[in-house]
Amino acid sequence: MNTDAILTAIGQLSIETPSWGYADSGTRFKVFHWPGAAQTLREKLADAAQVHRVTGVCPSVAVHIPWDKENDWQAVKEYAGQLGLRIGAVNPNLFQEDEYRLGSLCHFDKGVRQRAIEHVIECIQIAQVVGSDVISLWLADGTNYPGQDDLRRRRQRLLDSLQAIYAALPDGMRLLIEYKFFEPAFYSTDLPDWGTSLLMAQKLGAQAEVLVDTGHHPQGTNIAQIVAQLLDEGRLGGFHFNDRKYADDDLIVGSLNPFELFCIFNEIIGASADGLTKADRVAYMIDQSHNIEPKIEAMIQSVINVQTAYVKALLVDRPALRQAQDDGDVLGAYRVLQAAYETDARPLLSEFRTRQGLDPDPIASFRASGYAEQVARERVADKVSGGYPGA
Ligand code: RM4
Ligand code: MN
Ligand code: MN
Repeated sequence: MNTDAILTAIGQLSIETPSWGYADSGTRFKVFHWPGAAQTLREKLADAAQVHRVTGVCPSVAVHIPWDKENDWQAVKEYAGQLGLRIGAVNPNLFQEDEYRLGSLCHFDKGVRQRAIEHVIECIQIAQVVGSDVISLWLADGTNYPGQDDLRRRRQRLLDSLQAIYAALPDGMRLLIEYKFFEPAFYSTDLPDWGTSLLMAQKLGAQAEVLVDTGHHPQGTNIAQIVAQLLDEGRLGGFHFNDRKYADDDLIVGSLNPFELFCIFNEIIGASADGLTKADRVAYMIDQSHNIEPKIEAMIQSVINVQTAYVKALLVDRPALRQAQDDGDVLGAYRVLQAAYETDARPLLSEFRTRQGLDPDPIASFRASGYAEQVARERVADKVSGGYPGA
């Protein structure tokens, strides 16, 4: 790929940021308040607009309902538009109501299941008003003890619930089904892995796809291979980017495993080069909680890290890689990847930003704006206690 083609390709990568990443968050032990952290959806959108202003590639923001509950979604859409943003994925919250103690879409009580279904349908309606075409579904459902519930029955209830939701999806809207191997349930999780999500998606229909949260796998899992399988099945819906060392740590993407991120993009770009058109409509979303670091800067750094991995994957010499593979040249093939991975992506990213009229250093640009100090002065904090935003 020549430089111009790479610069064009960089501009095609949009990265969605999450409203909840701008709010105070923490562990089950403590939430540390960050001065100026956003509390309302409007504040979260204003912060997201800063990320878009300095990076140029983050025009959409995911919302989480009811953390971002609003009465007038048309007004939210207009406000986002004034900031140069749009609302992206709508995330139903199926874990924070008291009645979800033993599950939501898999609950043995039909009434609870029905209310959970209605909540997701409400999110579909919100998506329609704000002009979003993605519903991003993650379930906390599972059991803590063997025998607590009938695992096959739970699976059947899940499928029934998902079918009711799928029937309410308008044309063109996608249902992304996220999985996570454990937490908050510790014995069984109803959507524990990509295979289960894929089976559900295949049973539902073409508008259902799998969402890969990079923090949701057991130690040592080869995520790039999962991505390859989902691409090949035409069911890779999108990502929740974040990084981990132990469990679902929600750390800055690329901070611990930048090579893994590169390998993921290598699969996607390779699939796209092979003509798999669905590879070009994957939703790239960040799902992180910045507990001790400045939230807006951490989001900008995350975007830079994603772009860095992506640029390096664009640099892979694909004909040379294919040749080495066909020759059975194990080391040669690896060295093609290594050559791309070891290339410094920063000059290309600087050039991309300069051509967009942006500062080549987005963090420096954000710092120079004085925005963080301004919101720290202006926004009055509520007391925060524990758990996730909105808890
Ligand atoms: C979950 C999962 C979901 C996110 C919640 C807050 O672990 O990653 O995507 O919405 O956390
Ligand atoms: Mn997630
Ligand atoms: Mn997670």
